Amino acid sequence: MHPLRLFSLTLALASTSLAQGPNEANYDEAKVGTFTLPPLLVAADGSKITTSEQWISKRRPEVLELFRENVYGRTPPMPGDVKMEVTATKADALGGLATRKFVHISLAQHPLWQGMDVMLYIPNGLSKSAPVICGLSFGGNHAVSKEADIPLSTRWMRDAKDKGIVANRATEATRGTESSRWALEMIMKAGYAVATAYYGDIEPDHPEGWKTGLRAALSPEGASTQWKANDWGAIGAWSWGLSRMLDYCETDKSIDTKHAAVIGHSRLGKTSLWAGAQDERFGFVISNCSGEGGAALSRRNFGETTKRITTSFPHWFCANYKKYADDANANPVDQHMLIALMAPRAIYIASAEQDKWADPKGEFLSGKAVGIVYSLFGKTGVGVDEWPEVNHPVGDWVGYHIRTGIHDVTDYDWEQYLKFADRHFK
Ligand code: GTR
Repeated sequence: MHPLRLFSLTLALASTSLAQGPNEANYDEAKVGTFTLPPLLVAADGSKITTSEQWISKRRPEVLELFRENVYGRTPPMPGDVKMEVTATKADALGGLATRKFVHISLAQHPLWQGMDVMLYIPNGLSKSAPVICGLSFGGNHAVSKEADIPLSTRWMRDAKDKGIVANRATEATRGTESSRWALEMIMKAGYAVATAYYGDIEPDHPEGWKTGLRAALSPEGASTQWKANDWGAIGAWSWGLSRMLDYCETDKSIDTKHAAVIGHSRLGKTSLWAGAQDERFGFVISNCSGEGGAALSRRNFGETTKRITTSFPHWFCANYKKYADDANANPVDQHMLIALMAPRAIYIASAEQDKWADPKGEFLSGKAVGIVYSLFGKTGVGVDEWPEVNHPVGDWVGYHIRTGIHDVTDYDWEQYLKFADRHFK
């Protein structure tokens, strides 16, 4: 070939891959195009699902299996005895509003895992045990609350700008930095307990993080594990941690685990959804701005895409997920099927107006799509056909709102979650 032709061919290829590159996001509703979602109420053998019993015994297990195989990977069986040790209790935390406990959770047979430090706030003065809301934090227990006597996390910390493998350590300057996302006073006054832990205790959030986290400790090959394409990723490990927090709560008489919720924001919202899908003890599941790989439909080309997320954050998912990077339509699941796994329990999906990257409308459409599953149980889902206006929460068993503002968790979000929890838990 003439060298000039080769040169222009290379240029043309380079510009195509740029145009379709993982950094290109569509924000134009006119360019979303049409797409067909995989059916919720047709089983793999082609039969129609028409009753709640068929959903529970036949379709739900199939859908859960599809998510294990294609998106989040398979969670291994319980790895032996879980050690749960209450390491400190303070009766007058948050100015007397709550009792604060620290609980160290570790695995007797897997000492390589350093374990996780759960921080619990239980409202004082209740006449009965408190329903609980479990959720992981991005910055450690000392970031969730401003209280000066919370030990600083000693674990790996990402830097504030999400710059990958930065082995920062927490400093006093990070105390309370996440407190605006945890309306502790409001939650205590509403009569709910909070159980939280640092997600980095379970697995540091970077592609090599598993080597010093739970996943390597559980694998016989440790840090030299060759993962299979359907083995679990970081989201799987983080959700596992949420279930262990609930295990502890089940042993604590001041907590009512018949009424347990799980919450997460962003990547941790993807995590709370996967935890809720696998662990049906969570009666209420909250997804706050979870976006791609969370509540948002992947087939809807708006904001973050499968390609982008599997390029930037391959370690969150199982390796199979990458197969759908160039064609979300080839994926046997879309995220409405993840939401459907919560039925008939309560689920709330929240979006933010400026969080276009997470595709707020795609998050709503997932929630709307599962109405047919809830109706098998005689329940109503979001109960509306149109994407609601900003700051107009909707929904009966599937709550939804889009609020003004950015990708974040705010008091407004918590007000809606607590109202929704009151409605279904009290
Ligand atoms: C972004 C990622 C999103 C979301 C977010 C977060 O960079 O693309 O999917 O998870 O991070 O967790 O803050």
